[in-house]
Amino acid sequence: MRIDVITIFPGMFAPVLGESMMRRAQDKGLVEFAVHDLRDWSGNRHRKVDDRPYGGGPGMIMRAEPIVEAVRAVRKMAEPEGRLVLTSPAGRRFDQSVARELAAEKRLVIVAGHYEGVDERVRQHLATDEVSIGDYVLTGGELPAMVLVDAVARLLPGVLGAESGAVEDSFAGGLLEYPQWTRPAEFRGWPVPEVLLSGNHEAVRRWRREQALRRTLERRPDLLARAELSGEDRKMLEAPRRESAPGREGGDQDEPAGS
Ligand code: JDE
Repeated sequence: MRIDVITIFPGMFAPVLGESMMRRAQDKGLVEFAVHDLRDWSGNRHRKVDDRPYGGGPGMIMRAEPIVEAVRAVRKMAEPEGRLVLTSPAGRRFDQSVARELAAEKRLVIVAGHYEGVDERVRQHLATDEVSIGDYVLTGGELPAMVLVDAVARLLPGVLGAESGAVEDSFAGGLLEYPQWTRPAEFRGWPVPEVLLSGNHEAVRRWRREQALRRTLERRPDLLARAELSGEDRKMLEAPRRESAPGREGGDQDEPAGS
């Protein structure tokens, strides 16, 4: 997959794309990133890419012409043309299913939105997708573009290790993760649940499933409503809580405050 990003802050991307999983994905040849400075297509010697809104009002608007010229030039750099994604608070909410959809593409071109918005003609005539990463307003679309890139690239075959199938499956199932512990079995008097030390794989599987279900019910009932639940799942959710869920509500195993 090739991902092109068009931005007024190209320097923001190197520290993120140049490290960790994104670095390894590029080194393995699984994904190629190219970041482009929108100002190179400003068409004026001040490299100005914004202007005042028609009809008046506060703030500045991204001009259509630099974006159209940048997209045209960037598209010519590689095949296929690919979808054109605009990041903005007015877009379709980005989630794991959108990430999967975008990960199926061979090419993406992302325009990081800025100022109070972009000239509407960019939306009408150029963008195939407008994506929001959540209901808050950022100073620019660079962080949303990086969020998209990370969520999409990690889904490409070979980017993660052998565990990737399982990690993706757990969200594909539509539930939150069950809680996990690692050594030591007791730390500061805080124990790991017995069942996980029992070696009883079937008991562990059932306990984890129940934890994931209860946690999802409590924290994200919206996810639970869309999840695929088995008969066993429904029984677990209907059963009275046999044991308090891990967390702080038990309290009795903690040190008294201030000790
Ligand atoms: C992306 N979630 C938040 C911000 C904007 C007032 C109105 C709009 C058209 O492009 C943009 C892009 C951004 C930056 O992205 C986000 C975002 N998902 O904030 C505006 C700013 N102020 C417009």
